[in-house]
Amino acid sequence: MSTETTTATAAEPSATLPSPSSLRAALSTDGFVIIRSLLSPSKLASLRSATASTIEQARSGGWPHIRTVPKQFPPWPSNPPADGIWGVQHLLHPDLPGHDAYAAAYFDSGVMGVARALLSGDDEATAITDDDLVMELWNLLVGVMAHDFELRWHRDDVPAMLDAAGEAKALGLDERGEKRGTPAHAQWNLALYEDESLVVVPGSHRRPRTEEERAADPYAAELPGMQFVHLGPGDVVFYDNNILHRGVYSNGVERATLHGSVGVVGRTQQRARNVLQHGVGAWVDRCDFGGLEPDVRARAEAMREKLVRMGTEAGDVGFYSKDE
Ligand SMILES: O=C(O)CCC(=O)C(=O)O
Repeated sequence: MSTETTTATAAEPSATLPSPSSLRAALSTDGFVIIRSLLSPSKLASLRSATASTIEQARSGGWPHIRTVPKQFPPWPSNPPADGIWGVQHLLHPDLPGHDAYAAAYFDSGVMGVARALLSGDDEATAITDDDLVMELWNLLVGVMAHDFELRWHRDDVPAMLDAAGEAKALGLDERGEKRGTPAHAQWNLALYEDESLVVVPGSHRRPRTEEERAADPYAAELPGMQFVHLGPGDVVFYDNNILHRGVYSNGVERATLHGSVGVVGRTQQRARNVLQHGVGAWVDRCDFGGLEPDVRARAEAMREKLVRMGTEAGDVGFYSKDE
């Protein structure tokens, strides 16, 4: 299925979206699916205003939870280096000004509706409801203004050092090479401005790397079939975080793209480490969702509660090693 046939235009979150099964088919086939204009213009405006302040605060050292250049994976230092930052962490943190706007966007009914569709199976028994969702990560990816910066090709949960058999297993492929089961989480980028920093190799989430991909420079400018994901303001791309992908941040191009994930209760142990290694456990019990509409707030509180439970059960999870 080509991505063009699986994009949608929707003036408001409740407007026409692809059916849940076609969203799932696109994610399953291509490893990503783009939804155009999921965010309404008023929500977009409020988020642009919040992120402008947050980015200034983070770049000037006023917010310690940042992704620093040139480090790709956590843990990151808390002071912005001369080379700059490429992300701001913990948008739901109660001490971050603007957290109300970020919470409204994360728990937004349109966004969560797409997540539920993508996390559900094709039959009723595997349908996902709000009761199954677990709050995970909500961060901001920003432009690196002083110079070009690139992340290397990677899969979020599969270390590059694995051989083809290990890679197939980590990708959840069965002996016939088919991807089995329903996903444990959904991940998305929601662009507030034009953005084409994310580069993916469509379909690579359901196969080990080819010999050419294995042999390629980790920062290779070209890989066969690769595609820049072009997002306009308010567009969202949901993607399998084990698709072969990277980020390319061009000198001087500002970016404000919200980067989130949401999990499903009980689907995998590994999510605990992937989520908690980012340090969410230190503040999740203090989240303040008082500024949300009542129905969104109820969803938020329940999802937060499930993250707290996951953290309590997981104990000390450490960091996920991706051979950096
Ligand atoms: O910049 C992007 O959109 C990709 C970010 C990424 O690959 C990551 O956070 O692992």
